[in-house]
Amino acid sequence: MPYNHKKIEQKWQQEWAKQPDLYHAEDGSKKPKYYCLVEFPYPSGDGLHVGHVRSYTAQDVVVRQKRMQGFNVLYPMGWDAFGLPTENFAIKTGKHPAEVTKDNVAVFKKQMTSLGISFDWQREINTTDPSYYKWTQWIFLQLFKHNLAYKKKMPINWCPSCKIGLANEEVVDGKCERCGETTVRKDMDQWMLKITAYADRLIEDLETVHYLEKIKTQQVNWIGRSYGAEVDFEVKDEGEKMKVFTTRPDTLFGATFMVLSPEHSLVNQITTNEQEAEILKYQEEARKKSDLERTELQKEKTGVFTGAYAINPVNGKEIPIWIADYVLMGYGTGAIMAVPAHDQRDYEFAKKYDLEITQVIEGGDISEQAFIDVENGIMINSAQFNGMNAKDCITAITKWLEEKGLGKKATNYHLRDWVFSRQHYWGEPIPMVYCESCGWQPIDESELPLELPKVEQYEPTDTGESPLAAIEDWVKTKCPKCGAQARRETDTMPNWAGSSWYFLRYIDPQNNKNLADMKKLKYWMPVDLYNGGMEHTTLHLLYSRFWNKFLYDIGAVPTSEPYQRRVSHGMILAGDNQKMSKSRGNVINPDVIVEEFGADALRVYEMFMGPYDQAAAWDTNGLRGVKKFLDKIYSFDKWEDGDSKTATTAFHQMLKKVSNDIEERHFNTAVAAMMIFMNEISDAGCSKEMFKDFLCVLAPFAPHLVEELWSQHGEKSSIHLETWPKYDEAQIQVDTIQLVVQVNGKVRDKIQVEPDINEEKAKELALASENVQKYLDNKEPKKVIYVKGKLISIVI
Ligand code: ANZ
Ligand code: ZN
Repeated sequence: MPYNHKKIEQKWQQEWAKQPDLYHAEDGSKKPKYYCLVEFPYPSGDGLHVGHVRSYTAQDVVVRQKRMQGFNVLYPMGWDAFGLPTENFAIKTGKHPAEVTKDNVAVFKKQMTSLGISFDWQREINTTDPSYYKWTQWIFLQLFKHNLAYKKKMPINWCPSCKIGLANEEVVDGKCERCGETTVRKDMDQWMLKITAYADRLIEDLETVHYLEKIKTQQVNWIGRSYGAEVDFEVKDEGEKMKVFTTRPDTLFGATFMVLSPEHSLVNQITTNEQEAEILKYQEEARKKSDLERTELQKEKTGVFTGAYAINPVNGKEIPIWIADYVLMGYGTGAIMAVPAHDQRDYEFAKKYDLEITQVIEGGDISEQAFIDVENGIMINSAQFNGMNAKDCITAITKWLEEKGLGKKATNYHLRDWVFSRQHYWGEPIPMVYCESCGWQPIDESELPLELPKVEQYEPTDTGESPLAAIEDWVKTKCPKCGAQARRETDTMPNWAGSSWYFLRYIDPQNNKNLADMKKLKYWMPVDLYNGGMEHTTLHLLYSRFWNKFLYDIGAVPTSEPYQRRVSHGMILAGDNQKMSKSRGNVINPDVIVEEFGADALRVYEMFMGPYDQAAAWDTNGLRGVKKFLDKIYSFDKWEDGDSKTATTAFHQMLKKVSNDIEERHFNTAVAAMMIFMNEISDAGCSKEMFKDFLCVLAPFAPHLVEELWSQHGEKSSIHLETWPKYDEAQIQVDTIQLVVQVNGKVRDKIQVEPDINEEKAKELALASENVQKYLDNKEPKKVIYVKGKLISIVI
């Protein structure tokens, strides 16, 4: 009999709402603390996705178990509410983004409540709330005061459709991540944050935290630290030096030409008259391409000779200087020494333009194979370094360069400083003022928050400036330093800003003296468990680690790392194994599921649908199966006065499995174990005491159903205040287990054996079975397979 999920779930949600302290995290309690963070959503107009439900539920299971185990749990929720879709909606409808946000937040919150997620709503935050972004602005001011925020004119990725400057990481395959338009490069004055100053610590401190290995690797690769040398090449007849960065100083004798990035400042100076026209044309073309297009390995290499020559410092050889777009201005020194014998790109370039190729490391022919084996290669054609191992030669040549004053050891990072300006309305105003005589000045901290002014129109201006630029009386202000007429910054912050420190604000969301009180921070930090998407590994996760480290350095927070442990969820795909999307029409709406099957069924199903860290496809039949399982629990009535050995063993086995599985985040097998237990007691029956203990185990997964049954058993206070039951190892030990014996795939016997029987003994017993003997008919079996604790399969 299906139970009335709607009635039960509504009833208990109302009851819980009357007990606001049920899930409240207590500051400074004597209990051990557990801070569980799940990435807060952007409250879009679409409402919750079943993917949100998966991660909120999984963490809800974890924290509900923790509370029952005696922890003081902090499991908060809030809104990462600045962002383009809201602004675009405002542009279309004229409705203020703050109002759009408010409506969307109300929908999200209602949905979360309808799912029975145990968030501590007393700590709700919203990044667009001035009392919140006051502190985002405050952090910016501190960064500025510590020389970690600076303005710089630099080519940015410009989306002609969104009219917005994009960070490199927001450009996917040369296209705007939001609208798909091809981006172009445009010079703009941008606020930059010097995340590169933290590059080493962002790598090294990964050793102090417990992140999934793939997350650590992705961060390390993104930062992309490489060790090598900077080498100076003299430009012939120019009296100029050309500095290059190389990770392979050992190949210096093989440098047969040089390549400058088309934007390099030396280009115009050294280009000869004959080459000038062609160089200018090439520079113009390169300007239109994104970094990604320029560095694609498959792309055919192109370039132009400048007419100038450089002198290779190791052998005095004159080598031609070219420009080519595969050399980027933003990396190293924007110039390279090309070693075509040992670098793939240089090789292709040399082949195309018929440039000299000199092999300097032994490794067979100068074929593509030669690029590979350099680790163990032996130096040739390299004067005094001949015969040396290439690896040792890196050290030797670097030392030689340093002695001669021709170069030095150098480290480079692929990580770039963070472009922190957006030309948009719906973001935190950057609290800076420009004065003709004093330059950029921070506004006084007492003026924070610097609130967004009301505007008539939300579109960016045609110049690419934000709509704030059009509000003269807001823009016009006094210089904080000299009092003269000055202008406010009209750029706003990117939507990564608010999420870079939100985990701190949950700890003390109402504080208006500090971003959070230090005593409270000391109690709660670091976050014990942080769940989020793999797509945030290189951006949000690095940005927030950077901000936290900076705040730690200025004494504003107590720990250098914000998150002790980072885990990730797998995506929920549609039934057709495709990504759910409106355009495909395959989106499952959680509201519809809650209505038809109930929140508990949805929760348990999403925990059961597959390993949590892997993608899983939606299957409504699976959901139906889960609902039946819950119905069976609801209508269970095979009560016994005492418990049989079978029921007792089954209970403790289940309890042990679920306890450990939640710890190890194997939510799907935890649900399976509870299903097995229900089957056992459906046969064997069980006592009310044991059943109530079972409800406690199920409580983190299906909080409404268990609360209802708990009260039906006469309990007056919430089951969610109960203690997690303890399993008894002695009860788990069973005297015998049953092994199924199959012959050619058909069950022919069942044998009782000791639980720890070994493979040899199991096979022996199976083959000795009378039934099996009949089928064997005195012949040797072809194959005997033993599935531990379950099955012996005989093939004849
Ligand atoms: C000579 C050489 C010989 C190189 C060789 C490699 C192999 P990572 O490891 O990513 O740091 N390079 C340096 N600056 C560059 C730029 N702005 N644009 C494009 N390429 C650049 O790469 C460092 C290597 O990439 C450097 O070492 C340089 O080529 C190239 F057998 O120098 B190498
Ligand atoms: Zn001034």
